[in-house]
Amino acid sequence: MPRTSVAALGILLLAAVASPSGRQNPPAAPKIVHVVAERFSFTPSEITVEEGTVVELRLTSDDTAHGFRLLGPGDINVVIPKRRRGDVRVTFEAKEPGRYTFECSQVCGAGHSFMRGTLRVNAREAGPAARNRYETGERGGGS
Ligand SMILES: [Cu+2]
Repeated sequence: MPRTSVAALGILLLAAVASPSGRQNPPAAPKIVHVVAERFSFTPSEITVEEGTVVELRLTSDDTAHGFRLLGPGDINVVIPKRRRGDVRVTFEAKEPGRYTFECSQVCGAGHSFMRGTLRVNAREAGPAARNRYETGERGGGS
């Protein structure tokens, strides 16, 4: 049965950023990225998004159970069920530009330790709203 892990960091902040005067971005629909795991790779192994994108990963396996651990945003670590057992979905906001490694976190065979990929978060031109977001971001106002 599919498990959903939602690293909701910053979802509230997103709503705050979407409203100010300049641009009217509708509340962001997540960018859906399908990733297939099989011994011993992820396809795609490179995922590129723009800073601030809410990403929904839909992870499936073409063979045995694998893991998906993202070192960086969201502290994500999930088990991808084996072939034909559905997907696992993970949602996070790509808040900080940078390159992050993801890797298999379930020992799946001889090539397990090579089973990794890269999430690239490209910086967006910083406007006042973006700067503001970083200043208020980590503290998270009490709601
Ligand atoms: Cu593995």
